[in-house]
Amino acid sequence: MITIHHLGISQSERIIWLCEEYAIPYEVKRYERNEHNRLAPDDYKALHPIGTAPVITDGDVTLAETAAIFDYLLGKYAPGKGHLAPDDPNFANYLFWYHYTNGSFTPAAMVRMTAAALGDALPEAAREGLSGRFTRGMDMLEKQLADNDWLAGPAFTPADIMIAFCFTTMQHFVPMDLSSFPAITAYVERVKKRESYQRAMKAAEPDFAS
Ligand SMILES: N[C@@H](CCC(=O)N[C@@H](CS)C(=O)NCC(=O)O)C(=O)O
Repeated sequence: MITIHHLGISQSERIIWLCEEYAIPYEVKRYERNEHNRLAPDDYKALHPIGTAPVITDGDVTLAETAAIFDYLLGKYAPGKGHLAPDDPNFANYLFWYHYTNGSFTPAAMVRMTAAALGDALPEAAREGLSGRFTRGMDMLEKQLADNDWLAGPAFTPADIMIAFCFTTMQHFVPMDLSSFPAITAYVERVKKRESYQRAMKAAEPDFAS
């Protein structure tokens, strides 16, 4: 049985959602964040040298990094599902959006959070540079989602499971004002209606209001 080591209120909810979406059996072992610094507790950090969530175990395999876990689980337990095939006309577009979240957008969002926390201690010019990537990303996502129901096009894909966290659970750390992003706002509503997402959030965060 695959064990998803779920750090409370974290990106590891994406692995639970992936398993729900593609009918991969799993069990969840939950860990709470340290109260004093909101980081993963020592027993979570002991799972894998990377020290971040998500981590899964599957027999002798212990694996970290969201995209590596996605590729492992889909390849091994849901072959032919999820990732678009190379002969799909949307293949290159899909690869871009699948990798964009973790490769560029989430790091930019985290840099922006850090810049916000530094406040006046950060020179204006540095703040502009640090938040520029995030701002461009939001504009690009708004345009993409105004033209498409799902991130990589008309069909729901794992790229959606990657990005949605940034607009849902990540808001528990630093709220994001989405009022000038109507397409992203409508997208978040579509995500929240998806049954696999609802099942995953019940398993990941049973205390969240639905
Ligand atoms: N690129 C990594 C990022 C992992 C990451 O930053 N995880 C956060 C959870 S939202 C974490 O473990 N935070 C707690 C900590 O650093 O102790 C992935 O996608 O797996």
